[in-house]
Amino acid sequence: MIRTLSFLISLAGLFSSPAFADSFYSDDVEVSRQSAAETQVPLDPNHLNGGHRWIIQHFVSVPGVQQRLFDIKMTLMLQFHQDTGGTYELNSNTVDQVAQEATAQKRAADISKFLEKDLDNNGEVSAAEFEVYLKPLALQPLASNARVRVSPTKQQVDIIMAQLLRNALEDDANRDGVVDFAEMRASATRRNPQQLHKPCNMETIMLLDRDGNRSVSGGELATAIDSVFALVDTDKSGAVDSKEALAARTTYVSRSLPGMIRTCF
Ligand SMILES: [Ca+2]
Ligand SMILES: [Ca+2]
Ligand SMILES: [Ca+2]
Repeated sequence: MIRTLSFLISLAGLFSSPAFADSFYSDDVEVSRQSAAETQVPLDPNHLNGGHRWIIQHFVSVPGVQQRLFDIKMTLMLQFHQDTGGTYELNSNTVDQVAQEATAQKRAADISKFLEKDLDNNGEVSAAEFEVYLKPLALQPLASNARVRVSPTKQQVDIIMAQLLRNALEDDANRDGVVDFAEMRASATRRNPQQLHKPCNMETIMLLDRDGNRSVSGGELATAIDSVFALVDTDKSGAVDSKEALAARTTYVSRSLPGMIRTCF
């Protein structure tokens, strides 16, 4: 409840800033255009960073649909509010925390893949338990050519089973024929280094830190959205049409420009 209230207050704060209020509440394109011209920061198209490019993608992602500044800004600001835990402030701590959460979830999913094979519920998976799950795989028909599929012979099944079991027991570090819980955890940890689950979009948004305080505020994000929109809406109609979307995609998204930072989207 308190969180919802603070969200409404902070959103109201953002919307009441001149640029926000005009672009959000006025359907009068002329008013919106004048206001945007006063507050937006002109972007050098040759020196866009990944954060700008990330915003551009939202304006050009749905082919054939006119994208209005209001709609995209609303979507991005609401998402930003959610991602920053209602603080409208993105910093490296938030990014690290989200990375930790994502990594923990993947670890848990990997461990649960082991545990769902633990038929006797003793907290570890034996070779015999693995075999129950691997048998259907070993019995799958083999393709002798593109059209004909034949059942494997008993000898082939044995060979395939042995191979599948060897693979399954790769995580059996002490080679006792059982994957115990410590080995499950070690495997899940090895497969999910923190770096793998860094939230790409957040690291990208961090590039929009204009005042260099290593944090991106809601205001900084809103300003960047305005500036990007001004760049993409070339005929200043107040919306990005399909022609402008195609041009922006070709110019800013599809190919690398000098000074652009390569990001992970
Ligand atoms: Ca077991
Ligand atoms: Ca073991
Ligand atoms: Ca900042």
